[in-house]
Amino acid sequence: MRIDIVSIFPAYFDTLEISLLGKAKDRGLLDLRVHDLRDAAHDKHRTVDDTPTGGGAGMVMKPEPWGTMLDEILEAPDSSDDPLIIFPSPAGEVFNQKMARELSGEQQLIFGCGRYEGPDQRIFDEYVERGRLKLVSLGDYVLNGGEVASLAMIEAIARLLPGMVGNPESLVEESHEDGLLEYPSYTKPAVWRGREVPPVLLSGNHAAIAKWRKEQSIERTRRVRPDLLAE
Ligand code: 6GU
Repeated sequence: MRIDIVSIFPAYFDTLEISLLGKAKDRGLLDLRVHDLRDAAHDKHRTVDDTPTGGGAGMVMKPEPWGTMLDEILEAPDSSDDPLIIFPSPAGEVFNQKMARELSGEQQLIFGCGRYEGPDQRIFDEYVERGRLKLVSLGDYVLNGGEVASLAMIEAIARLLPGMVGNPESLVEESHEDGLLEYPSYTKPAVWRGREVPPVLLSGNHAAIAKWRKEQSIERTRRVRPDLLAE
């Protein structure tokens, strides 16, 4: 998979070199490219924002640098035919595991990280008309920009790429893959500070263990996320 990221703070993405994502890059599963939006600015001060037309608080990202940068990425000879542009935004569709799985099947994603009040609306209108663009939110709270949201989404997507995780079964059993929260996990020692591992897990009875874990998943989901059970 190829992922392009456009940001005025490219250093945010230095952390993608470490851990799982770095491994994906090293193995050639992920071709990640970070672009500084200011490189596409049209003036010597590398200006990317301006005051909102019609008045009001904050600053809006100018359309010209975004247009130049996105065209450059879309028109590069090594870009795919039909990349999906994602703008993280609290005004977008809410990101979840199902979306992560769908996006992990894309050939190329372009993450546009807005700051301030976000880009001029005409950027969205232009690239919706020309191809595929979505606004995606992490949830009902406000971040200062799209960088942290992009990092979270890229980690959720990249770990689902084929060949990323040593044991694919560990993906199947985790929270949200079956619409439930994950059951509690234990390791050795069997007793720690007087707290015992649930005896069923030491029984060797695999059917009983599977049943216990399923019950724990359902109970935890009912308690913490009843909205998921309803679905
Ligand atoms: Cl995707 N962006 C910003 N700026 N804030 C958010 C968000 C995204 N998701 C939740 N809050």
